[in-house]
Amino acid sequence: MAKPTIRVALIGQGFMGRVHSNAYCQAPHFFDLPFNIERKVICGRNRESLQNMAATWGWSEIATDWRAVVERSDVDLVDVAVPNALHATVAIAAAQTGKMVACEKPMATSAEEGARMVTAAGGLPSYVWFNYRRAPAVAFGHQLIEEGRIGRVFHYRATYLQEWGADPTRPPVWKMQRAESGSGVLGDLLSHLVDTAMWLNGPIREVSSLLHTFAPGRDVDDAALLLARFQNGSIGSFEATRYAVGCRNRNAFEIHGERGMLRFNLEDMNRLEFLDATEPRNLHGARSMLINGPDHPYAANFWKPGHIIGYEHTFIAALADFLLTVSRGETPHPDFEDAQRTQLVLDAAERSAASRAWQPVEGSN
Ligand code: SOE
Repeated sequence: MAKPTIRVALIGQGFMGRVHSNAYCQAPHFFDLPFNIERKVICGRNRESLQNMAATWGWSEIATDWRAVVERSDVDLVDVAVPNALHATVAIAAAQTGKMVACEKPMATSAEEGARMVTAAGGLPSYVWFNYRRAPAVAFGHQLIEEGRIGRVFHYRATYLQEWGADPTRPPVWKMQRAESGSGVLGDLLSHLVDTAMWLNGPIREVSSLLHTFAPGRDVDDAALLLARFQNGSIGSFEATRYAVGCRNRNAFEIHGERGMLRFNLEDMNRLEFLDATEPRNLHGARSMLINGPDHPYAANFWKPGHIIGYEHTFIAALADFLLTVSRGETPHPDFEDAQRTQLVLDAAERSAASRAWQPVEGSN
């Protein structure tokens, strides 16, 4: 029987537009998807570069009016990869036409916007591209935690370190303008850390944070530090910055539990470190495992064992998981509701930085 076709409209033509375009091209090559994917239309503001993108990534049409695109009856999935300040407007308009919506992170620029997105998506499939959950090493870490291999968690420590904010010669980009981005590293980088942390270690109850801007006149945070108490009794520390000179894209975490430790660093993303504290003490030492063996997440989908994969594969796997879950009639994760829980942590972080006091995360107890 012929597979049904999902007709995709991608709104956005920047870095994420390219990354998502690649995922739509590649996912059917690596996963046995229940749908055919039709790259129907790519929409953005710059017609010339849209034409190039359409030619490069196989989009059938280009468009410059996103409102007209989300209204189209020949589109099933609207993918929102525009600057953050437009996420809610575009996603809500798309959901109101009954379409499935996928959205880049951070889902929204505020918890209030996020709540409206959750309501608009209602029972429709929705998805947020927190792609790092799909790094095989992170997914395997999740599996080990679920199996109890690190036991009760004490410490969760995460950093997302970039350096490009410290370059004074760089022309201003939308990510550094509050009107378009809503925030600096809080939404851009800390949101990734919080999504991964809550997926691995459960909900966060309260936070204390510091937001700092180094560049004179810049109206977004260049750096964010966060202390957190998790519902499971563990404590966490998070650091996200664009001023970590020497680090280009270092997204890392360490988790210490009573039975062991896990450590991940995107700069070496095919590896996961695991220390099994239940072994005799004279054997203690973290083992550095290449997570592309036959029994690892996504191993069957990509190359043969031992052949490493990269950043783009996290998006390919994210898209495939989304479509496979939807085809089973189940709720994909992270959906808008999951991403709203991250927004609520970011909201508490902003309140904490402003008040210089610990703040509860709304909805947690
Ligand atoms: C910012 O530089 C950025 O591209 C983020 O927006 C992405 O979400 C992150 O994965 C890589 O860095």
